[in-house]
Formats: sequence, C-alpha cells, structure tokens
Amino acid sequence: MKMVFRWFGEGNDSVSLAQIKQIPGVEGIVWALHDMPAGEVWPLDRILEVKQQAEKHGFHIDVVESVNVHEDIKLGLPTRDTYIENYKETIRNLARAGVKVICYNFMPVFDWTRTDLFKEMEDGSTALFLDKVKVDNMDPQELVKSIANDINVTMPGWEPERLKALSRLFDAYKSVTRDDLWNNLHYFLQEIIPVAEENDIKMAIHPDDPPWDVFGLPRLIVSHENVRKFLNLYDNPYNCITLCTGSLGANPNNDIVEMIHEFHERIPFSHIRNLKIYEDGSFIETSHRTEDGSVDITNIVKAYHENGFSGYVRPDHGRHIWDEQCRPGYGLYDRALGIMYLWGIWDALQSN
Ligand SMILES: [Mn+2]
Repeated sequence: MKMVFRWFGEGNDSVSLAQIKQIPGVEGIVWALHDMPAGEVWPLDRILEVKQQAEKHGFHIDVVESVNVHEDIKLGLPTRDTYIENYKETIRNLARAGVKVICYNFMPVFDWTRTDLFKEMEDGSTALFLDKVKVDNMDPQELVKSIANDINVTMPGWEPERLKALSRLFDAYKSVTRDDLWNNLHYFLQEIIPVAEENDIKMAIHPDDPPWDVFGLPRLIVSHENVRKFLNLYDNPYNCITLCTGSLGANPNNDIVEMIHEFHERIPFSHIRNLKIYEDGSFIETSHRTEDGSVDITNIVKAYHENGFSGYVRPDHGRHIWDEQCRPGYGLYDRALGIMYLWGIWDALQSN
C-alpha cells in the first residue's frame, strides 16, 4: 500500500506540501492542473513545474486526479475525436513526467453530488452530506446555486464553465440512453487504452458518486456487476478502476470486500473513506473508523492486505474538525487521522 494525499496546487489549497510531509508514510501527492479546461492538452512545462514543487518535498507525482473527459466524448458527438486526440497527447506528456496512474470519471454533467458541504454532526464537526430525497426532487439548477453560495473556491467537477452550460448540457443528454453512454465509453477506451499501455500509464475510472442515476442522467460505474462489465468492455491490464469505498459504499448492496477480491489486479489506486447511510438512503461522510459509519473499513484494508496490494491509496475526504478552514472534504486534520487509522490496520496485519 503506497500512501498518497490529494493536493490542489500552489495557491489553490489550504494545506501546504510542508504540512503533508509531516503526515507519517505519505510518499506522493495526487494532483491535477485544475485550471485546464476539459478537452485541452496539458502542457509538459506545467506538468514539470508541479513535479519540481513536489520533489522539493520528496514527493512523487505518480497519480493524477483527474484528467477530465470532455462532455462531447460522453455524448458521442462528432467533435469527440479532437478531444480524444488531445487526451492522448496529455497521456503522453504525463508519461514524460513519470506519471503511472490517471484517475478519471465518466459521469454525465456532474462530478460528485452533495446537498450540504458543511453539515453539522453531533460532535460539532461538519462534513459532506447528501440528502437523497432532496436530490430526487430537486431541480439541478437549484442545487448548483446552493452549492455556489456555500463556497468560494472552484471545486473539481464543478467548474464555472461547465455549470454555465447546464441547461444546454441537459438538453444534449435527453437523447442519450444508458446503452449509448456505455457505447461512448467503449469508444473512448478503444482509443485511449492502447496509448496508455504504450506509455505505461494505468487508466483508472472513478465510480459514479452517488452510485445511482441523478437528475435523470444515467450512471454506469455503480455496482459490482457494472464494474465487471466495464473491465470486460476492454479487457486489458491498463483498463482499471479507482476503487472508491465512499462512492460505491453509498449503496449498502455493494460488497466492497468482494469487489477487492475479484478486481484487485485492476485496482492501481484506491480512495478509502467511510460514510453513514440513513434509512432514506441519504448519507454523511464520517471519520474513517469502521464503527463510525456504514462501510467496513477494517475488512476493506484486510482484503487489500490479503491480496498483497501494492497500489496507491489516499484518504478520500475528511470531516472538517478543530475549526479548520479548508476546501469541503479536503482539510488536513481529518484526512491525516484517516491515514493513521489505515496505517494502524495495515501495520497490525503486517506484524502477524
Ligand atoms: Mn473517491
């Protein structure tokens, strides 16, 4: 298990590389050029600049999250080929800097969805929360407005240019069925995976968050069966998943331990976090501790250990504790606590 930590870049994160350095066992940062619009080629000099900043603190930049997929690719529009060519060029540039894994997702319009970014918990900490009933009955424009009021930073997946085009995008998706979306994903994989293989970069799709259709938009990477379907769609060791226990774990029918046993060879990167599911299907992101939520973090780490997992792991999100001012889900303190919990389980297993 190689521990890594998401960092949003110089001037774009409340957490510094010097602080991350003090968390035990973190060897690399998970990063992206967050100002690059989806579909554009990431310039090599910008990539090397991040590499230099990271290396100054002894970190590697092996894992990129995310290189966003342009909506035209997901929609299967004729313009997709240009964006796919650009994506290939970005893969080549990232390989030149030594990158090993690219995390991406194939969710229509929205990246992750939540209704509250700072929902207060019983102990006074706050955390990301999804009210399922609210989302099921909400107009997406409303959600965007309330999220925009909550924060003053641009979050990945919620970039202004994407949100401005919201109604146009929803219209475009009206004619896209679930099967169409699978076909468009297949087309993308057929183009991208050979280039990833040539450049020794694993393409690791992130599951859809939450793992069900949102606002009438179809979602694919939501269950054990669909992950299997995805991996078989292009059966190649470079076509992989980012196993996110928080995303898949929001559906209690998903047995993540079983998924790890079946798919571990195709999991180069894992997000580990816990969440608590309520009776109506809503959920809140809790501490990493198994007892605090609905996801069996202990047995998840155990399943990785049993399979000799040597991929990258990061604590996904954390709560906001000790009055920390930070990006929603991306504070220093609770993610650092999460890391120590993961190491605690791992090291106990190692010593047996
Ligand atoms: Mn995740």
